[in-house]
Amino acid sequence: MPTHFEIDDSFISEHNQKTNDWVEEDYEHLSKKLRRQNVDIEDLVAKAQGFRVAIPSWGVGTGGTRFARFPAAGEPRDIYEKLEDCATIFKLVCSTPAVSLHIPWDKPADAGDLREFARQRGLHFDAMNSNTFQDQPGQKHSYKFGSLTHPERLVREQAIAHNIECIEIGKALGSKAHTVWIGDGGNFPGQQHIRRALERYLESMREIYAALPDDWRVFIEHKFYEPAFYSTVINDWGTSYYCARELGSKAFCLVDLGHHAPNVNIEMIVARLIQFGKLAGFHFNDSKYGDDDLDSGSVKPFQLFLIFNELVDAELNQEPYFNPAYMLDQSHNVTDPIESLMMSAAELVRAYVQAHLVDRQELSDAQEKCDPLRALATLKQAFTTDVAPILAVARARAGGAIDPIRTFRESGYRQRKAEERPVRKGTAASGIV
Ligand code: RM4
Ligand code: MN
Ligand code: MN
Repeated sequence: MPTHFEIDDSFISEHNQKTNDWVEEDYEHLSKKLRRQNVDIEDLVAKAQGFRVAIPSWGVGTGGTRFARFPAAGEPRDIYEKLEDCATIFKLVCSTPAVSLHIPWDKPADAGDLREFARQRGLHFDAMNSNTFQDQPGQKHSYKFGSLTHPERLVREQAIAHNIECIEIGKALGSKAHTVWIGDGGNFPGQQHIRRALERYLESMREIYAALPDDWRVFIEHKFYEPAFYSTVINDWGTSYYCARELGSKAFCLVDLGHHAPNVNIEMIVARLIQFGKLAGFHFNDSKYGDDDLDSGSVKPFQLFLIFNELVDAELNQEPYFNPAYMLDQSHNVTDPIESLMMSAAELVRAYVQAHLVDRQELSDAQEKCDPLRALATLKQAFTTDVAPILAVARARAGGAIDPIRTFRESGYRQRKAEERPVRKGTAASGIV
């Protein structure tokens, strides 16, 4: 294989030198400030360094809407090039060592080879994702009217077999979880028998569940609408929770932040799922109206913080079954996907560190003494603390970039990739997510 451009470590450290002085100054200042609150800044750096979020294989390609996609030069053309981009993100931000694959968009021809390619770059594979919301060329039965819940048994069997195939590929890649999101539902009142559709879902999922290795988990991902615009089979966390309970101890509920109606209190859903021992993890993104798949923390950073407040509370309490899998699930339509993913990963670490800054004793006292103002002020104090120096130091000490976006831009990575990756005729990038 011809040599492919990579950002080398020396470039990153030289770049870091330029900003190191002010980072150290800010870090020092923040450490003094936190000391007054009895917080050791080094503990927060360790927390920041321990945070991990997976990159979706489809996220490094340019996204699009159902109207258009505007691909940019140098975007990855296959799963190997996608892994190159994931490795670049990981190198600069240090918190994204895992990749989540969508099948068949990124189905590997040789899973062993792909696993080795990833390993050489310090990457591994997180949850698998099936796709029964589209028809693939040569596919026998259409998913136009559903997949796992389709009235015809043959269609359901095909969808079940696809999910089992994803698990098989995942085994070869070293993955330990499988995420199922289906688009099944109805566009018109009366189109679907609502209860029967859910019964079929469970029947199909039982077969998929039976194919899970002992140390695997299956994640049920709900979404309230789209592509079905009247009724969706797995529409909310209640339905997801019911199904996870029916299926058994390896089934959990995955929360994609964009899959709720506007203004829904997602942090409460998170708290409930934690309490019921069924939280699978997250697809992080942000939204204003629906499943907008915008960059994490770009529209509602306080909501993101409040979600992490629940997660950190559960972490500190060592809640049973609490082992959330984190992934970014975003569509980068107008930005460079690498830049968006790096910024989003940093936003998650920020929210996580800020949530660790919450004075839990103070919050609990305020709650027990019925003092809502003090409770809110306690949360706000953490949320308004600028933890940027902690994030920068955590990255730099791990060999990453103090300023990942600037370092990336100045490396010329995308321009080099535009030369290395001329558009191949007839290869449309997968999906329009
Ligand atoms: C869905 C859902 C799934 C993702 C697809 C592409 O809305 O978020 O997680 O795999 O989009
Ligand atoms: Mn999702
Ligand atoms: Mn989605």
